[in-house]
This record gives sequence, C-alpha cells and structure tokens, in this order.
Amino acid sequence: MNIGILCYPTFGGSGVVATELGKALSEKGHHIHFITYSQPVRLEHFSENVSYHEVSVADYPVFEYAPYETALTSKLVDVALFEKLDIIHVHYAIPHASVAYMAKQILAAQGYHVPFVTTLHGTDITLVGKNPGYTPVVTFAINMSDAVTAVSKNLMDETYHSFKIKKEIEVIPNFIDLRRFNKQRKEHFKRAIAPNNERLLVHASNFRPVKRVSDVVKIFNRVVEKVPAKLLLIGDGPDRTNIEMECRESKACDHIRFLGKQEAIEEILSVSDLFILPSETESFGLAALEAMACQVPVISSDTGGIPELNVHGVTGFMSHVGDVDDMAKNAIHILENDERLFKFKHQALEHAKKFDIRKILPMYESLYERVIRQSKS
Ligand code: GMT
Repeated sequence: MNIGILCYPTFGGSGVVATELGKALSEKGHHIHFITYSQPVRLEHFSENVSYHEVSVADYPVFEYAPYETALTSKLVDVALFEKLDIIHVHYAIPHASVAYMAKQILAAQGYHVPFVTTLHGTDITLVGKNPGYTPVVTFAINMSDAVTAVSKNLMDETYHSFKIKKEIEVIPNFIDLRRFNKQRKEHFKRAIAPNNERLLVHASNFRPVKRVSDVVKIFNRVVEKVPAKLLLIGDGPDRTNIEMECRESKACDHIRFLGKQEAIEEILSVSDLFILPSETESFGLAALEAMACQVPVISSDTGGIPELNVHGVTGFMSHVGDVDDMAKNAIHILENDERLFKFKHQALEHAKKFDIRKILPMYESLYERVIRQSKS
C-alpha cells in the first residue's frame, strides 16, 4: 500500500508512534510518506520505502499566524496525487484530521478518492480538543474520518463522553519494538551514574504540567531516605526550570541529574530500576511501555489508560494522582529487596511483550485494507 502519514515530528508520544508505525510498515514492503514540518525525530536512517515530504509555510506580513493547515493540506493533495496514495493515516486529531478531510474533498473534486484514518492519542481529546475553541472542528473531523482509532479503551470512552461522536472508535493500543527496546549491557554507564550501585529511578517526559514532574522529585526525596538511589530526569519542557529550582532546594539534590532530551533512551532504561509516571492524565503512557520493555517496573498514577498498561502488583504499582506518599511507599517496597525487584523486572518485560509491534501492526494493516475496500464499494 502507499500510505501517507500526518503527524507531529517531535519527541511527543503521538509522533513517536506514527514514526515507528511507518517504519515498521515500510519494512513489510509498504511505501510510507511522512508529511510534516520537519523530519520526525525517530526517522533517523534512510530507508528504501520511506519518504519524508517537508511542509514549508510561506510567510507574509499580513499573517499574524502563518497558515500551517493550508500549507499541510496543499502538500498532502500534491503528495496524494503524485505518489498515488491509497490511504492517509493521521495521528493526533488537531489539526491533522480536518486537514485530511479538506484534502480528501479537494482530491475528490479532481476525481481522486482516498480515505483517511484518524488515530486519537490523548491530549488532542483530553486537553486541547475539549477546548470550546476547537470542539466543533474536532467533532466534525472525527465523524468524517473513514475510520477512527484510539490508543486505549479509556481514550475511546473519554472521546464518546466529551464529543458527539457518531463514528465507531476502535481501540488499537500503542506498541513497542522489542528489537530496539530491550535490556542492553551498559554496566559502564551504570557505574558512572551510580558508583556505589545505588538504585536508579528514571522519569522521561515533555515536562508539561500534565506530567506532574514535581511529584517525581517528591517521591524520590522520600525513597532516598530509605534506599540509596539516584534519579535521572529525561526530557525538556516548560516545567523544567521550576523543577530544577525545586531540586536545588531538596536534600537529595546531589543525587538528581537532568539529562535533557535523549535519543537513545533505551540505553538509559537498560540500567534503570524503576520508572516514575505520576501524570495527571495519560491516555496510554508510551514512555512507561518503553521502560517495561527494558525490564523497568513502573510506579504510576491510576489515571486514564495507565491501568490498561501498568498492572498493579505485577508490573509495578498505581496510586491516586498526587498521592506521593503511596507512590514512594510502593517504590521502596520494590527497591528494597533484590529478589522482589528482579521479579517485578521480569514481570514488566513479560507484560510489555503483549504490546509487541508484531502483534499490533497487523491490526493497522487489516484496518487499512478494510477502509480502502469500503471506500471503493
Ligand atoms: O504526553 C504528551 O504530552 C504527548 C502526547 C502526544 O500526543 O504526543 O502523548 C499522548 O500520546 C501518547 C502516544 O499515544 C500516549 O502514550 C500518551 O499517554 C499521551 N499523553 C497524554 O495523554 C497526556
């Protein structure tokens, strides 16, 4: 199939999922066309079946806001016609679903018919989409999609609850490529970070308020009183400066390191003992799945789609949002005993295998085939 993918090219979960999906589809012989404003971060290497089409937005003094949607739609129309796209798959509803709808209409007027699939990722529904300034467009574009998927059952329920959706939403969970995300031997790295064999706690996110990174620090401050430990904070974003200030004032400051954005996150996860995800809301929690695949159990909140991923008492523990005492108690419980930690690590990996990309990819392929078939009938 010739597949056009619209996504955000950044480190965010939806862009990662879209890029990894495209790469995996290309390995199976499909021709993938990424259409976005810069090269997706996970699209590191040249690949025979993958093309990247950059959207550039022509600026003009009259524009207070440059019209990205118009440029993206035009590029999509151009790519669809020239590359003979069979299907368009958009990740993150805003603005990609309405862009795909518009492109579909323009193409239809020229006699070219191409269906589009919208995958909802989370904040496009739970935070941004609910904003009344966006709701009419989001609702319309979801309903006009030829198929709609959500990355968790919770997100599907949330979408039905928050919008007037007539369309069936199918759940296709996020996935992991276990060839990349697995525990690698990185002892030298572990020795450098934790010279006295301290336990290594890790958090990775975009440091937005929804991630509650401050809770990570609070949890760590409690853990380090009982268990010798270090904390690695990966990523960057609006809350980072405040969190840095908070760390500098905490007793555990010497044991906390900010690593910024990291490409080879699997190398850090390989030496980690516990992943902390105390988010306010999380439709899936891809970062936690990446950790689990590298044998890192998860301490998380029990919000959104997280319970569909983190099995309480098996792959880690969940607590109510903001209950840092309970999260710290659970973290200490896992970390203070070698055998218990080993058991949780093993169980985290076993559960992560359920999200193996080789199991999830065929779901997308059969969805595409069905949608293309239906659009022709
Ligand atoms: O978490 C973010 O802020 C980024 C966001 C995105 O769309 O890039 O992530 C969302 O999509 C990911 C991939 O499907 C999910 O794993 C995340 O749980 C989801 N984030 C939220 O729901 C907050």
